[in-house]
Amino acid sequence: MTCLRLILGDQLNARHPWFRDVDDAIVYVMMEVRSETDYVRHHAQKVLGIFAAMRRFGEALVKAGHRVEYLRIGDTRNQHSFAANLPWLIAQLGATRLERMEADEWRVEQALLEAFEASALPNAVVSAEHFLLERDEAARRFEKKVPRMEFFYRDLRRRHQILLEPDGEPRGGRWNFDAENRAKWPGDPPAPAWPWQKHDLRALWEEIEAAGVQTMGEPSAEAFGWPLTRREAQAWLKDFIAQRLVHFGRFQDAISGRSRTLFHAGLSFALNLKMLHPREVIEAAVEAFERGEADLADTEGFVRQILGWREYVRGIYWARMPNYATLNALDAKRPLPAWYWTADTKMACLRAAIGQSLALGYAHHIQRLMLTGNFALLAGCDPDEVDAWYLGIYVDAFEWVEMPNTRGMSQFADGGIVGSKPYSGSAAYVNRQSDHCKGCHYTHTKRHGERACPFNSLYWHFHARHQATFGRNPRLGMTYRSWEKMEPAERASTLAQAERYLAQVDTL
Ligand code: FAD
Ligand code: DLZ
Repeated sequence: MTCLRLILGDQLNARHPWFRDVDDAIVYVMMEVRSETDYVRHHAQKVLGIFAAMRRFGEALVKAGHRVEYLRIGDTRNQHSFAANLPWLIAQLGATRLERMEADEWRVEQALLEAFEASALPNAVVSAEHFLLERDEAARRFEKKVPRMEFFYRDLRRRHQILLEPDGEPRGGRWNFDAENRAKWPGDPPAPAWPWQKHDLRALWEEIEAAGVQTMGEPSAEAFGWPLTRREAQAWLKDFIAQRLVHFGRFQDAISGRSRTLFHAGLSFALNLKMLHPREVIEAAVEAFERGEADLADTEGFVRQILGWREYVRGIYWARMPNYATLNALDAKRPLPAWYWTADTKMACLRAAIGQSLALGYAHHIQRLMLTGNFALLAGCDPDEVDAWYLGIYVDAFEWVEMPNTRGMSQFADGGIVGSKPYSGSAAYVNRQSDHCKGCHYTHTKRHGERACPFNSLYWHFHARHQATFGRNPRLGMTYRSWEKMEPAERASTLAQAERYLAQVDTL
């Protein structure tokens, strides 16, 4: 009797009950496969990071006494998909039973479901024991009606007893300190550097290249920065709690040319690969608050991202897939501008956000939402293209979290499931939250004319062309009232400017 247990690249949860006991009748199987490297063009650091973390995880299992079959990308036996490798692995290992953890991505879950069925062996699927709400419950809760994130979040705060008074009321008398989290960063307090590692992954990069995997962005293989083991991820968490949590909330929505990472945690890669559990991350923040090292607004702001948004988008994904991937409520069709792959644009804010994405495989939330996402929304870019770009470029991008954020929150392609209004902003927003406008080629105060910032005319063009959809949205009342108040000639010039920009969008 031999049981084959499959571990995917984003299932590196060393504390899963699977690994508690060593059993010679169990073989853990891990595979580096082209089906996963090629379903979208990934950032080089994403492929490097996942493979390097998988290899370390496999080696640690062997060290702990477990049996492991690890298929490398260059292995000549590799058939390059989970489904194609399983039959020969079953035969070679003499497997009589198959087990796996639930996959986080719909595409992979379907492929594994079919592959396990096809084997005709007894099999079992277990929870990855990572999220704070089990997948089926999340999907069930959101099946008919998706609640607003705020109510879902309060519910999870109560269920997990996080930041509550003994009587069940929220600490500080409020559930949400969002209103205090919108400051521009003046450069002070200084933003501490992230604790980047310096892994030499050049040999692995050569293997990936030799296998012909096509990537984007800089591999930085000679000094690879992201954490690759649970121990490194724990050290990164400790560093965040000690250095950045204290200002996390206040500058959460800030954007700056002087810091690519500000006071953000940088924990999404480690979390999404399951090297860290969300509960331990939340607990570390709450304990820092209890010790008086962070105030309530910063701590609650951080907890909300993980307990609230992260669990919420996963629930939406599993409740609404596969249909969610086809939604295009605003009928957006334009290709993404070419400079999304090069950062070669005269707009200083987008040049910085895309440039750092290509360099690091990382941009923080408000860059993703209000710069690259906002531009694609205003320009009417095809959500399939936008999704593919986000799914590829970020080291933390896995469809369950990427898609509701992109297609939903950022592009409003889901027609309002994630958000009750589109996240649109003009240059006034960018100037309020960032230091990019000063010194930019474009003028943030101009709607039209020479060097007028494209965010302005595109903002009004977007709202004008979607007036039938959003005109009665109470959250957009002010926007439409301002539009109506504008002189007709001003409106016409603004729309004409937007048309000109859209006609030459690749040159902006
Ligand atoms: P911090 O700002 O320090 O936040 C802490 C943690 O909270 C993050 O590590 C993350 O786990 C969680 N979190 C914060 N915001 C969100 C959110 N909106 N949804 C889910 N979790 C959240 N996040 C991903 O993990 N993968 C993605 O592919 C992804 N794609 C995105 C695409 C768009 C268009 C947008 C607007 C957001 C996307 N996000 C995604 C959410 C968020 O931008 C990242 O989680 C965050 O930038 C990761 O960096 P950090 O660890 O420094 O986050
Ligand atoms: C993203 C990714 C990549 C690039 N490569 C692999 C791989 O070779 N082997 C693997 O097991 N997983 C990989 N992954 C992560 C999977 O795509 C991920 O497990 C699914 O998207 C499920 O969330």
